[in-house]
Amino acid sequence: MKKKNNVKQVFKKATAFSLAVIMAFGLSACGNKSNEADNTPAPAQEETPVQPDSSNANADSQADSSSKITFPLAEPVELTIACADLGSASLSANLPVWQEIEKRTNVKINWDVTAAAQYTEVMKLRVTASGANLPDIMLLPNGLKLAELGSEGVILPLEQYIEENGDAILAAYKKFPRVRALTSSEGHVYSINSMNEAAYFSPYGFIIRKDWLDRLNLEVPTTIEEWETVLTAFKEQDANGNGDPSDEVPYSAGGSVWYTTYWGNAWGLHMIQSSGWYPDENGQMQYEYISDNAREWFTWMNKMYESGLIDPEFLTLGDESKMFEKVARNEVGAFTANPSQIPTLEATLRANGVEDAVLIPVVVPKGPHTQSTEVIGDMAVDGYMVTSSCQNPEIAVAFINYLLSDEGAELLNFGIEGETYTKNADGTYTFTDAVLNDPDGKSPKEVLETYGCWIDGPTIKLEAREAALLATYPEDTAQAILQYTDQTKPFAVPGLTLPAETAEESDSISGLNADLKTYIYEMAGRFVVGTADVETEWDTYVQNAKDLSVEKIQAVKQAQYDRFVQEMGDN
Ligand SMILES: [Ca+2]
Repeated sequence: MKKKNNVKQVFKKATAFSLAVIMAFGLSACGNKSNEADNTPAPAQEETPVQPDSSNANADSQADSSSKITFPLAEPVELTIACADLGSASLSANLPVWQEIEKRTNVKINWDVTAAAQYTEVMKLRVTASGANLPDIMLLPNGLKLAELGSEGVILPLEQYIEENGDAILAAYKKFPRVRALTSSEGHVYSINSMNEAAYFSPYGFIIRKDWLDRLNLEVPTTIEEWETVLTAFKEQDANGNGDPSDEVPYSAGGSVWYTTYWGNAWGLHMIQSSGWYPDENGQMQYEYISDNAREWFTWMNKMYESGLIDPEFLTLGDESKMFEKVARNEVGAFTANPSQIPTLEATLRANGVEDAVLIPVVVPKGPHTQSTEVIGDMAVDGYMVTSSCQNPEIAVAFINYLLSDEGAELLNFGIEGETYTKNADGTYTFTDAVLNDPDGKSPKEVLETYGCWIDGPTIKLEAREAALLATYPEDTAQAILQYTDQTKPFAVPGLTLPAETAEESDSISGLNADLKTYIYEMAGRFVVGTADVETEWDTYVQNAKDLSVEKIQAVKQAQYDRFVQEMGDN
């Protein structure tokens, strides 16, 4: 133990030293918000000589303390956790789930919470200005880099602690192998990130009016050709049954070109989460917006638009809510959205006198190149770190491990057994009326937060939770969503999540991505509505994109992706 204290001293020194350097070189950046994140890491290079000492000493200390921690601890230990607060209740208010967790672990949590909107700015300042007195555990503020905080000694490498007390963390990484690459740098694990099993539950996709299909004797479309047939029928016939055959919008989208890019899935494009940046089968990063497949896809979209199958207002609607208003007015046959919108939309349609309205989610169609659907957000990019201010890092990691265990995840997803949920014989969960029918009209999510459920914490957001929340849906809709989920899973492809750019990388492409995206979205809209011609203007478009530094951005994305693959391989 004595040795360990020495290690602490070394760490404190390293931290104090890095602080001094940051004070000298970095603070001038704080006045300039946009440069802050880019400038702060620069001093890391100045203190390179400190690194080997601190990391070796730390490894020794861990070898010294190879004890398996079991909960509840014999003696209480306090841990301070900094994170963005919950929306509906403050984690600092001794909420029931946390009373239970404290009872089961004998760990007393001192919450150091900040409103979500301010968390990044507040914590960035604290990390750079007071690095020696940080909370034990903290969520990485977006924009700061694990590798740099690690080499400055602000945060601890966790791999040894995980080896000793991280069985649930390791089991979770088996299920989510890609997330581990985001937490690692040069052989060290620096954070534990939340994982979202629920991303694969009822993902964003096409929703169609089943009652329109039935009225016109049509089947649910399963291919791009069948979609063309169905949308053409919606256009030409009186699909909404009001006697007017020409007041239907076959397909609408939320109000910017992004919403229509879901169709690109069928051409093997990844535009929903990955913005068209995706590695090919050889691991080479591509910019799909200028690919041959994109050209084919734009040509098809333009044909659909010219045929009157796509809402002529899709570029000018403004936002998704305007599209939902059209749906609620019984004008729209199909659209892209999250299926969680269905119950509200159906209720509004019924309130508007459309008694037989039925909306169902549709499995992504088989297209000319693929049948796949890009899934959004299966893991958090920023995770929970243990800082060098932590006196009990082995307990901090064991505690996070507890939050990821079946028991911890159950508490954080479902709350208190008997009060917020009951567990069924088949392993599924049922939320109680306290959650599903709050007398004050709170949503289930809001009620669960008032109990202290914290699914954005270092835990797994469970698919079983989403399934249990279907209890608030009409039975038919719930069944349709369960079926859609099962049928979609074989075609689900994760969106690209890359480890953070290095300071040098972000400097080299600063602002370029935004400029490129602006141009690409403008042209995507113009290709679809035909104010730019795919046939004659494609080469100019590709050249313009290249002039907007596609290759430079591509090189950075490739380097990020290579690091990702390497960290995957190392683990
Ligand atoms: Ca009509």
